[in-house]
Amino acid sequence: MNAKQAAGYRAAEWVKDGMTVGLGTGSTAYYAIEKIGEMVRDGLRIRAIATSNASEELAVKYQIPLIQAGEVDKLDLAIDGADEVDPQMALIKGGGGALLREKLVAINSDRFIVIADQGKMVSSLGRFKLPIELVPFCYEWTLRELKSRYDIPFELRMQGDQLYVTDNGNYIVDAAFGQITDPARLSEELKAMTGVVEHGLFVGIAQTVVIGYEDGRTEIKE
Ligand code: ABF
Repeated sequence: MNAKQAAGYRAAEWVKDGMTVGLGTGSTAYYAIEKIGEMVRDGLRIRAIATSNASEELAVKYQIPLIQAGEVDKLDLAIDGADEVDPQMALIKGGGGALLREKLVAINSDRFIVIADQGKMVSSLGRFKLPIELVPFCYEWTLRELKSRYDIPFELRMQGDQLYVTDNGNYIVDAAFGQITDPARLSEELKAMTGVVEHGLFVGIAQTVVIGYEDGRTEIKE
């Protein structure tokens, strides 16, 4: 069992009968969904909301019952990966392009569990480029405003020779901050910018981190 699988399988243990669960996106979340699928096959009764088309397809494959967000007031639990996790459990997410739905699911869950292999743990965020989701309308002007405020490299995310388009029809720019000393402040600054839909800083949202190790061990941080 590899580190991602160990973390994903361990997090699935929080899923109980009758829960409504948010299903994350990415290769670590893949294992959590796989394990939850096994539990559903063995009789577990849950309902789920997926954070991406890719995770939705996985849920259908594992016959995990899916609902629309509006059918419930909140989620009992959400399980999702991350690109970086700092000691205060602030995260960078969005490497997989699903950050907007991931954040909506995470903030509307009673418990948000992050699953990450040990390599994602960092002393401070920022080495991983921060994904920022932009509305397509005037995105060039929004990008110009970002560049005027932060003297760092910005790279529009591409898919082949076209701009990458999220499941929500938006674009993503990856920001090479290098080191983010005040994630909460940067999160507020970015959210205040017209044209920025959302960004990959998750500050004060995670309650639990499940760290997976290559020997199959897991460590829980709360
Ligand atoms: C997703 O999981 C994204 O937000 C994040 O980029 C990704 C981490 O990917 P992986 O688990 O494949 O390393 O939630």
